[in-house]
Amino acid sequence: MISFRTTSSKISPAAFTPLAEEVLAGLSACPKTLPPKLFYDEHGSRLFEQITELPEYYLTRTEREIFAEYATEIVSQAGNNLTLVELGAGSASKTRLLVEALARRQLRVGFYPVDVSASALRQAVSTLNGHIRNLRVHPIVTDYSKHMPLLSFPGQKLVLFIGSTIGNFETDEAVEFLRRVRGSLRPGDALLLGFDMVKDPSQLHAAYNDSQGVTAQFNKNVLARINRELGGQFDLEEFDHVAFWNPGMSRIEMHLESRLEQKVWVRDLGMVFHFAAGDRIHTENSYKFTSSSIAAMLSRGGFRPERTWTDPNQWFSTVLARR
Ligand code: AVJ
Repeated sequence: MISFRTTSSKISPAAFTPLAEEVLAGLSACPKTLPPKLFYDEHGSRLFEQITELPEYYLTRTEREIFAEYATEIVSQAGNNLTLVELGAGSASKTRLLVEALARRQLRVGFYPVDVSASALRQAVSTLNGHIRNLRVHPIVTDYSKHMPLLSFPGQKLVLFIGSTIGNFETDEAVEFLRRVRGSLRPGDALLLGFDMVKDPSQLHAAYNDSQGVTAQFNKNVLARINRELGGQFDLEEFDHVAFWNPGMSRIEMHLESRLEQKVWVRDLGMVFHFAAGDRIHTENSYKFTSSSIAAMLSRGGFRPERTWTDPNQWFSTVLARR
């Protein structure tokens, strides 16, 4: 568990990129962690798109079903003449159903997708722009977990935080995040949230341990990314993808487990990281919700749930909330 800095004096911590800072902090921590947002470089965003099409990964498909059935109801419940903002938009493939529903109800639709991944946003722009005549897409590349974009255009907005991305936050972080979103909303604005619900553990397990190994590749991509962008020397073969349901915490946990004792050099950090056999890097928590955990979290965040839509199996929930 010992990590040490080499004596190279050329590297000044002040000059570290945001990626280098996060990797340094995470791999120096005990136990080691890396935040899930680091999955989403161009390669990782593509792997995530592949995950959403896996037979075991019911989340995206189920949320899309809810939108396909209720998009018109959802946007009319939200208000009139809305501008759409999506936090963590990714490729915005499900959002299209909501955008189309809005475009049928109003003359013009402005859509502001916000994401850390520029490549995912390019995808979003190309799937939407040009296809819907009265739509204008204004992509914003930013890490919204650090900087909430100033959403100060006139008129009412509908802010989307869908896909159960909120499940990546610890409960206190989610509450803090909701309060910050609330601060950027005016009375009458609405927030639409997607929550993956607690369900049969074997179904949850399968969704994060797919038979084609795409989730394993997605998890390991964070190491591949450190190799590509920071001159890391991780051997992806020497780490196992580990994902399991933690019932006490109501979450799926993903880890990368070292198969053997090893030391890994990361050039741009000027650091060697030591792993004992079986040591893990905790890469993701994906919290699963119940209607009461959703209500409690929203109320702590300063929101009131106005209406909920779900699928026939109640695997996923779409909640419209107001400040
Ligand atoms: C995008 C956070 C909703 O937790 O299911 C998919 C990411 N991780 N497979 C999720 C993910 C592993 C996903 N979220």
